[in-house]
Amino acid sequence: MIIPPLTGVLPESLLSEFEAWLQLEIAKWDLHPRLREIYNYTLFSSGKRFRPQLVFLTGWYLEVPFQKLFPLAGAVEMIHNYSLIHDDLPAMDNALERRGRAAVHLRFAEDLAILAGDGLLTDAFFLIASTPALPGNLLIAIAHLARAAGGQGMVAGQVGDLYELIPSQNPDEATLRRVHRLKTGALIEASLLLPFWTFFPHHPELTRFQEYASALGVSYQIGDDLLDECEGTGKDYHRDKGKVTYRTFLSPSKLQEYCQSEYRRVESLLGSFPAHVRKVLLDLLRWTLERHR
Ligand code: GRG
Repeated sequence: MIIPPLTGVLPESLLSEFEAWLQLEIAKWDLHPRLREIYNYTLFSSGKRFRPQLVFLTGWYLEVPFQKLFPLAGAVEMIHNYSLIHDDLPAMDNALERRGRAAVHLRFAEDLAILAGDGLLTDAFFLIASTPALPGNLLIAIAHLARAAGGQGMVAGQVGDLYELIPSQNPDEATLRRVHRLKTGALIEASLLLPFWTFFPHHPELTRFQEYASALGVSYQIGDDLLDECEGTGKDYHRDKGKVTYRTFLSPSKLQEYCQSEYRRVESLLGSFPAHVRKVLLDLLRWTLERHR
């Protein structure tokens, strides 16, 4: 389903067209049958397709036909799914459920969950290589995506989450922000920026979009921390108990204040954008912060 802030922007049929395309692409690959089963289990479940929708949103802004964006959108969704499978492993979050169903290591096996994650990450780059774009631009886009996903991005954030965001390390708010910006924010930022890097790497609004993307990444994590306090979200309720989150530092009213000031900051950042674009970007930011309600 198209998320509410993007309903007037992205066509209703877009996600089903994208999913049908991704399914066909993957069907062409000579995957091991055990991996194919896991790819289908994880990629075609009830995920929101948040990151693909960010790719499409920027594509809408840049007026790139959606079809041309499918490999980019597929790549970020595959990297996201790999990260969830690995995050759920006993050595990491030891989660039982994901999206209301058994986590991959429980439904299949732990070794296969590790290997399926490895496969999804690598195959994401196989997929993105098929994007119809200038090879030089695509190379730039691939380098940016690799940096966002790897040891300078999401993987670094996960290491920080495991070894820094624990009560015994007594992390401060700056550490929390840095770790979350890497763990959750880096892939969200990359999803929004991929169409720029791939099709318009010298676009004059790239820097401003980058600042917006960074704010959106942080707000998505804040929204996720708040969701954790609610039941019926499909993930293990209160899994974050005992972990350091934004709620560790800020009371609900302080967090509310923080979100409002962040919203105002982004509102002025986007001042020079056309009104209809500014509205969509601000609606999206608000949705990420308020989706727990
Ligand atoms: C294992 C290298 C590695 C990284 C894991 C993303 C991540 C890093 C861990 C997930 C932990 C988590 C719950 C983070 C909060 C934000 C987040 C990524 C939520 C899940 O993403 P959604 O809401 O999920 O897009 P769906 O199921 O809709 O795809």
